[in-house]
Amino acid sequence: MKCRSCRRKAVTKLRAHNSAFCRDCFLLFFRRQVHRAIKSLRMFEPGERILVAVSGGKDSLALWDLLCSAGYNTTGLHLALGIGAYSTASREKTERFAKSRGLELIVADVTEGTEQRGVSELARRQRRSTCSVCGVIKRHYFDTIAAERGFSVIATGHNLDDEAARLLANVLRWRTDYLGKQFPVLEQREPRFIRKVRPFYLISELETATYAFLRGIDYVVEECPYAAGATQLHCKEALNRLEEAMPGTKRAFLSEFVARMQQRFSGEVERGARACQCCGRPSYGETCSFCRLTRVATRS
Ligand code: Q46
Ligand code: ZN
Repeated sequence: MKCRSCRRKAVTKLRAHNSAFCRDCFLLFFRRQVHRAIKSLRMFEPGERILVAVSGGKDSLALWDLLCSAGYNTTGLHLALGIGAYSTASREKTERFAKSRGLELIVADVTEGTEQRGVSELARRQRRSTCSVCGVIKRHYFDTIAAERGFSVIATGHNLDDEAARLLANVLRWRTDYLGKQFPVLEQREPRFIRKVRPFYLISELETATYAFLRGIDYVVEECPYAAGATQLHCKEALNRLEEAMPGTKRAFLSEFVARMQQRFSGEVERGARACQCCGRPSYGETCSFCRLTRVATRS
């Protein structure tokens, strides 16, 4: 197997791109794809202060590595979610990564604001799924910390496999409001919202894992214990089967949605956020979902 670009021995084969690459050409190909996404969707400009959400997994650490080595002004944000050994390992890997590269990292312990209760305990008290509660908490911390510290943009490591699975899950139930919000750049619709961007939205999990491996990034290999129960995992498996038979399917599914279909649903998104009575962050009701959640959940 030879590299498509330089004809040296290839180290990775990408069926979706009908290509194989040696180490250097893969890294170049990978970075080019990401820079193209950043530029074409105007995710951010050089010099802008970017808050990178880092879980300690391969995608977020690969994203941070790529952005800082390209000279972007980045700070990492890690949320300690209180999910037992998984959270401990994730925090360790993230801190080690930041230290080894001399990068600025903010660590926020979410259990501090919730009387030492982790996301699973909060979810149990609310009789909701752990992932939905976790999502509310993460959004709140990302937005609050970014706003307080003057960041204009938050970048996350969601990859093509995540985004295509989310799209399939939303399409299967025709959740048109969610489809209206599924875009790799969520602009600041209201003055207090922070722009959210997903520079890896067209990069597959295989590619981010290859990048992380070739760059020597030490990441948490174990998945969050709650990931297995998530609906998205079934959609990922279904898409993997389709991808196996028809390479390039995931990418076409998502990129065509983003380029041609998403705008059709953008009118479905709720508008008119106001300030939450409790925390002041944008909310569509009197109190935001985070404050409702923590108020109920911390009652003993
Ligand atoms: S961390 Fe949180 Fe994920 Fe774990 S509880 Fe679910 S949402 S799976 S990305
Ligand atoms: Zn609030």
